[in-house]
Parts: sequence; structure tokens; C-alpha cells
Amino acid sequence: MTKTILRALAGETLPTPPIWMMRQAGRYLPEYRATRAQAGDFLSLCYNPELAAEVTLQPIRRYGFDAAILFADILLLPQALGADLWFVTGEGPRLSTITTDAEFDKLGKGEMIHDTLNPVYETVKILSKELPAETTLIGFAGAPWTVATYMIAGKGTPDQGPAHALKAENRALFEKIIERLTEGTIDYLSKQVEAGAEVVKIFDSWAGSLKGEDFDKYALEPARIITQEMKARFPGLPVIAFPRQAGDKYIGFHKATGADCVAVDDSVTPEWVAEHVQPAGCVQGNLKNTHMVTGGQGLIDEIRHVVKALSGGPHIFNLGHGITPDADPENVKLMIDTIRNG
Ligand code: 1CP
Repeated sequence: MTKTILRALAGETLPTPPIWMMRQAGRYLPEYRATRAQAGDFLSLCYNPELAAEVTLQPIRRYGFDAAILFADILLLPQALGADLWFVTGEGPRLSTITTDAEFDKLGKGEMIHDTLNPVYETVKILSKELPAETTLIGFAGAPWTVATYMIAGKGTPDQGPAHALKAENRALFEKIIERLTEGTIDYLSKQVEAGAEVVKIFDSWAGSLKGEDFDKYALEPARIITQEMKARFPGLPVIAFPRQAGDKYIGFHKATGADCVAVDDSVTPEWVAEHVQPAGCVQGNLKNTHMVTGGQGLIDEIRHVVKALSGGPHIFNLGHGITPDADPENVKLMIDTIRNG
């Protein structure tokens, strides 16, 4: 019997939507915090295949999600290309910046990325052996624009200002960065698939800050190139695209990129998604992640609302963005029970 996630990705409308959750392995789970402490720090956890596989499996054991997502980070690719990367506790990621041609020229390309990323492929291999037969394994990478925003600024930014500034001031360099990341992403995802990932997801968390023609050139076009090349290399491979906060630009994204599924955030209503996006293919989303903190009847009502609104077409239930560290693990159980038991 085909796995439920793969059936939804193939366009089937299921009586109960399959479920997984962005950041399902993460700090809201005590067992994650324990394994992370054992690893020492976040990057050591990402590069330790046994422990990275362990934290990927934790939410599967606890909740029985229909999919597992490889535990890694979108910023490992810049590191593999030669950028320095470290995490400041309580603040987030820091990278050496790329804002000049000289800095760009120091980056590597091609097969060299695998020297750094090999442990990630090992994690995928362990997972493809250890996951339950019904659970789908999702590999992932950041989209070129989102990863570029971190490489250019050297950290997370509320408005992606430094990346927009480089785009305005030195478009040739900006486009070289996008191109290098597009090639690197294809190589990185290809190795994940060879190691056993059954689906790949492209996270464009900051797509919403690209407007008009910029969105088409730097969010849609790289997603199209990556999707098409992955499907050429691996016929039948399902691809999920997540151009977060794309708004009206969600419309037509399946068709323009070839993605099998478009993941949507919670700034659009499920009714709007059902009307404008789902007719083109599977959609994933879009419960507001704060419900995982507040719980109660509000959570139950909103889950029923999302499920009902998207019940007329292929749907994978998920949050609109990752679960936060202050979420209550009991609310995740309540979410799953509400969806599966009506
Ligand atoms: O334990 C910790 O302190 C680290 C918290 C953490 C975790 C659990 C980070 C740091 N990354 C991750 C794992 C991660 N990141 C996964 C694993 C699979 C999963 O369970 O979902 C994935 C898919 C990501 C993807 C990721 N990393 C994105 C895209 C999705 C999104 O959330 O928008 C982004 C933007 C990042 C960068 C990043 N890594 C970590 C943090 C705190 C951030 C955001 C930094 C910022 O913008 O300030």
C-alpha cells in the first residue's frame, strides 16, 4: 500500500489528510533538548548522523506522524560552500558575509560540498532503514533566495534589507550568488535522494519579501530550475515548494515550477487556498503555529476549520510555519487525535 503522503502528493484526495509538522523535531520536546545537550551544540547535532537520526525519529515515535523530515539546517549548504557558520545561543545563526566579488570568489563549487555534507547523507541512510514502513522520509534544502539572505547579511534579518541592498547595488554579484546556490542545492538534494529521501522540500521562508518581477526571477525561477532538474535526475520524485508569504503569488506556483505540492503559510485562509491554489495540485498547511501554545477548544475548532476547508482536494496537514519552543507537546497529540478521530 502506497504511503499516505505519497498518495496526497500524487494528487489523491484522502478522507483524512496525512500529517506532519515543520520543526517537529525541536526544542518543544524534552527528548530533543536532551539529545542536543548530548551532542554539545546545534551544529554538532546536525553533523552527527546517529544523533541527528535519533532526533528525527523522536516525534515519529511519540506521535506517529505520516512523514519524517531529515534533521539538518538550510545553512549547512553555505557552510559547505566555504562560509563560516556558527550559532549564538539565544540569538541564532551567524555567517561570514558575502557582499563583494572577492568574497564570492573564495567560495567553492561542485562536488566539494559533499566533503562537509556527507554526515547528512549518512543520517538519511540511517533513517531510511529505521523509519516505520508507512512513514515518508522528506529531504530538504533552503531556496536560493532565502539562503542568500543569510549569506549576504551574515545573520537572520527582519526585512532581508542587506540582500535587497546588494540586489539593487550589484545585481551581477547577487545573481552569481543565486546561481551558485541553485547549482549547490541541486547537488545537495540529489545526494539526499540517492541516500533514501523519498520527497524533497524547498524552504523559501523569505519569498514574501520579493515583489513583482523580483519574485518571478529569484523565488519562482530558481524553484522551477531545481524542481525540473530534480525530476529529470529522479523521474517521479515528488517536490514540495514553500514560498512563504507569497500571497497572490501562490496562485500558479504549481504550474510555473512543476512542484507537486505548494506549502502555504497562515497569512492566507484555507478557503482562499481551496479556491485559488488547490485546484492546481496538492497543498500543505496551514494551521497557525500559536495554536500549539494556546491549545484548548480554539485549537480543535481551528484544526476542523482547516481540514474541512481543504477536504475537497489533495491536502497534507501542517502548520503555517514551524512549531515554536514554547509549544505544549500535549497540544500536538490533541492535533493528531482531532484530525484522525474526527
Ligand atoms: O536546537 C536549536 O537551538 C536550534 C533550533 C533549530 C532547529 C531545530 C535551527 C536553527 N534549525 C533547526 C532544524 C531545522 N531547520 C529543520 C529540521 C527539520 C524540521 O524539523 O523541520 C529545518 C527544515 C530547518 C529549516 C530552516 N532553518 C529554515 C527554513 C524554515 C523556517 O523555519 O522558516 C530557516 C530560515 C533556518 C535558519 C535557522 N536555523 C535555526 C534558526 C533558529 C534559524 C532561523 C534564524 C533566523 O532567521 O533568525
